Amino acid sequence: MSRISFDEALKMYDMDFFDLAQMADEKRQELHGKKTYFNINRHINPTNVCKDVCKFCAYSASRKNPNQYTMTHDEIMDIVKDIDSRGIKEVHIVSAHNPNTGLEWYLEVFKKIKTAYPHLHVKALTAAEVHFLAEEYNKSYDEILDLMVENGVDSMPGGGAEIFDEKVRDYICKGKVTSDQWLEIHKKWHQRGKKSNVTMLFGHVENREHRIDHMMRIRDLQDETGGFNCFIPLVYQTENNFLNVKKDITANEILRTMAISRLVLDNVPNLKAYWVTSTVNLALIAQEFGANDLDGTIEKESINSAAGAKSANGMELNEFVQLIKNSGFTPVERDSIYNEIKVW
Ligand code: V47
Repeated sequence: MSRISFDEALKMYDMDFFDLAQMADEKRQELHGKKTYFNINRHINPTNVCKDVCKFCAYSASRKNPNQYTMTHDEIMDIVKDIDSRGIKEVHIVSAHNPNTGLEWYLEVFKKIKTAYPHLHVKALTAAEVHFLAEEYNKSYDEILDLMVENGVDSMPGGGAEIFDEKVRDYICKGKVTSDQWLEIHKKWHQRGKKSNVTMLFGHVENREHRIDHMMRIRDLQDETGGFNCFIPLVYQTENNFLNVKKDITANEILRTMAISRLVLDNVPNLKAYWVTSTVNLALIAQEFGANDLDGTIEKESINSAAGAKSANGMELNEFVQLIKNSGFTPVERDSIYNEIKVW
């Protein structure tokens, strides 16, 4: 099939629901067959003190969430010790933009983790955090990225991309990393031979054109670098934030968006249905709309659960595996960069 244009992608929203699902499923089957990937991971969110104000965010400390916290390195290392003893293979570390901790607090903890647990994969620092650290400590992106590599960060998560359209971005998260800067940071990361993910926050004030535009910008960068492992559409959670969108996006629109992204992003190998924001039930159905990855067990999650997602305590491994099997797919445990570890 030839490359899908902006207009063609937009028209796909009006296709018959099941025809669209079938097209996305054919692409999924061509790439991954019936395999659904997941990993055994743990999210750590070390501070919720944030210099920026994103209207959609319920996690950062604010009027709506007055309980500030910042973990010490010892507290973080206690968590890592515990998860390592239980065989967890990835730590996904994302913080708010805390101007009070110093640069070392952000970076040295990765070295501590890598030194004590060299086999653990450290996925850490969104491009929004990289931008914040560069500005706050008067460094270039290159300097921050080099420090990340030196301190043992293995890959970058896809957070902070939100919606690339500048007008929407200005409305929902003015002052944070811009779209061009977000893409530049990932480009530089990829040029270091490293991999990352990319998200899209949808279901708030954006429209379908904005989503397609977002996908097109990702596809263009991926053509240049090939560094994105995975696209992750994040469904906006409505509670405890300042965006004040009351109407939930429909399951129909979520699944269509997933399917279209599978088809448009022909150069990004994996599509993640992040059960935390889509609900587990919809994530399982999304497997038939192009999704081949369900993230992982997560254990503890603070960012999306603060906004209403039912993810605060993660998911139990056996239940997770059984749900994938019962929906007709093959659960395949993967590592953080998509090497297969075990077919369950
Ligand atoms: O960047 C914040 C989003 C992201 C809300 O790379 C919200 O593997 C929904 O990026 N409703 C952080 N979403 C999470 C993230 C992520 C998650 C899982 C895997 C990976 C990966 C990355 O959460 C933020 C922001 O876009 N977010 N508030 C909200 N109200």
